[in-house]
Amino acid sequence: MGIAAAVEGKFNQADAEVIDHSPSVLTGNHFDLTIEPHHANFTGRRTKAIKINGSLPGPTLRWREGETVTVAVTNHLPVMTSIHWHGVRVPAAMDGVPGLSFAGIAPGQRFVYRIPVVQNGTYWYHSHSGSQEQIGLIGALVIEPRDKDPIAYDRDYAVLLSDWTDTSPETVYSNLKKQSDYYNFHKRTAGTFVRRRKKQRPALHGTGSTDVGAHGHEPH
Ligand SMILES: [Cu+2]
Repeated sequence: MGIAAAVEGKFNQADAEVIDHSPSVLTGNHFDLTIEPHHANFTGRRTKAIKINGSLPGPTLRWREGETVTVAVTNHLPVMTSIHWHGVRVPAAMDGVPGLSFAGIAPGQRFVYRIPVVQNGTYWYHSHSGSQEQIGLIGALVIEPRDKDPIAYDRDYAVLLSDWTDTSPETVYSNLKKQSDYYNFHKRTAGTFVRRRKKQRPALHGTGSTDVGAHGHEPH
């Protein structure tokens, strides 16, 4: 569980609901993915999330180069959704980016992606609608080479790392638009400047305001 591992430092074991559905690995030519609303609890707080086939992240898909795969995606969210195949060469209408040739998958609808697989490697898939990617609509995609794999291995693991915040992605985005270094740690902000100035005021009376820079120690 990459996401749980990533928040380990702040992980509140006692309150957190442990997600016991680790992503499954699906192989073959046809795949069924069901997208549903979910509530994740990584920090002790229940927050809005999305699961695919019951897990967050969604199942790892294993395709094979040279085959044509179909992926039927059913949307149980109350809003439009989509799946974009990141880094994968697909016919324009199968790219999963809502726009000209693909409208997105409406609530209650099912869309079947049909993709001739013309490459191999490790990729991932994610929603291209709203901020669904940020709340869990992601998964790993492994494409096996058409011919014998030139690399010998005993076991092949797909590792998918992500981060998590209980703040809604829309709020994070708007904070960053207003201030691009909003989430930089130990960064002096207008707020800390005002607070520190208030604390330092008695000293400032004696030293004069030109001294502010020299005495304004910031913990770094
Ligand atoms: Cu992408």
